Amino acid sequence: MNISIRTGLASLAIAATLVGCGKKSEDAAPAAAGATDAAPAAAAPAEEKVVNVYNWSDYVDPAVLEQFTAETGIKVNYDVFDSNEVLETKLLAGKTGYDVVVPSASFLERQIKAGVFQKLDRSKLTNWSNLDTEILERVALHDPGNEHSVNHMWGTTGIGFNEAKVMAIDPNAPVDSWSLVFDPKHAAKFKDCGISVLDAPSEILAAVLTWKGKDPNSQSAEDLKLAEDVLVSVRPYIRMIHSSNYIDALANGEICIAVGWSGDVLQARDRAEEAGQGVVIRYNVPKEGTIMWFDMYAVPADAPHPGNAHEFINFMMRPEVAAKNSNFVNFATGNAAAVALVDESVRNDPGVYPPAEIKAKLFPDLAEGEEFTRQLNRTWTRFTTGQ
Ligand code: SPD
Repeated sequence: MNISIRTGLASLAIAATLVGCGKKSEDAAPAAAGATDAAPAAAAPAEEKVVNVYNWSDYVDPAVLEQFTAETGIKVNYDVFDSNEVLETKLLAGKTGYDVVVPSASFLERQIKAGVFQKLDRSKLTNWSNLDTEILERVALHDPGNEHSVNHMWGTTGIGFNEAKVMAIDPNAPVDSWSLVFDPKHAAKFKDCGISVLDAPSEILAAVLTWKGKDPNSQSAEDLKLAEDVLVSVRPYIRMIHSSNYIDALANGEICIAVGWSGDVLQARDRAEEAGQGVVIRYNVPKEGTIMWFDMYAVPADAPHPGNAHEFINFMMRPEVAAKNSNFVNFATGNAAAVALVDESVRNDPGVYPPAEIKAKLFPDLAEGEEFTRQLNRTWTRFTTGQ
């Protein structure tokens, strides 16, 4: 049996001779009290032993997927994306064929309203009590009652930078501020060593508005215009607008500044360290503040294998599995029982788990309305194409 990981660019097949070993999952729901050996009156038809998962790139330890197949005999078809917009377009069109998808909570919120997801069957999520109640509460803002989703990882959007390169150009560079990328006076200095920003319109808008002292979740046309003016002013100095390539580009020195996601920048840091060329990458949450986001497992209403989807999500909710993922990707887990099992170097990294004074500067990323999203997309196209 194969676990296949597919990206838009490459295909990676991880051989795993696992199916049919007949091992029972540790997470199987306990038999009901008084259960007998008699066959249930109306047994649900058995599902094909497959689960189709669509997750962010660089977001899981592949060993965990192999372990899931080894224990359950369920083959994992694992596709990846790097943009909420791409995932949303597929979900709204329907019939994705996916059983488990991982939108960010602000996108999940409007997808729930559009009827894209089924309610989760808690009786199948026997590991629910491991979840972090603070994260559950924060996510309930988007998914009332936590009925449709389970947190995979959470994090922040901030600034990654190559310390030596940035300091060589400007020892006083404001590496703790959005000014570094949004003030043309600063950004211009780093044009040649390379600046990259996420291809994530709503997040970059929130960052610009925060920097300008505005409500980061504003949906006013005036604030959008203000943000566009800022973006246009620094566009000549931005080399890359992408949401996954910056990890390697930062690690190998192709760029020296990236607006990126916490764990991704820390993966770049680790890759640079492993390469042994003395490249030091750092991650800062800008002093003006930033969003705290949550990426959520959810099951599309038309998922072909909803039972397997629940089994997969429940497996990911085991403390040791969530900790393994967190160690591999450097993002914070929403699984409270896992935190003690996360490597100390990850658990104590302020880039992964921000200390209280930084956490106080984090704000939620709220869902945008339909009309504002259209305007934002037009702004974004003008920014990315430089027109
Ligand atoms: N490489 C995994 C990156 C996951 C980032 N998700 C962030 C979404 C923020 N809204």
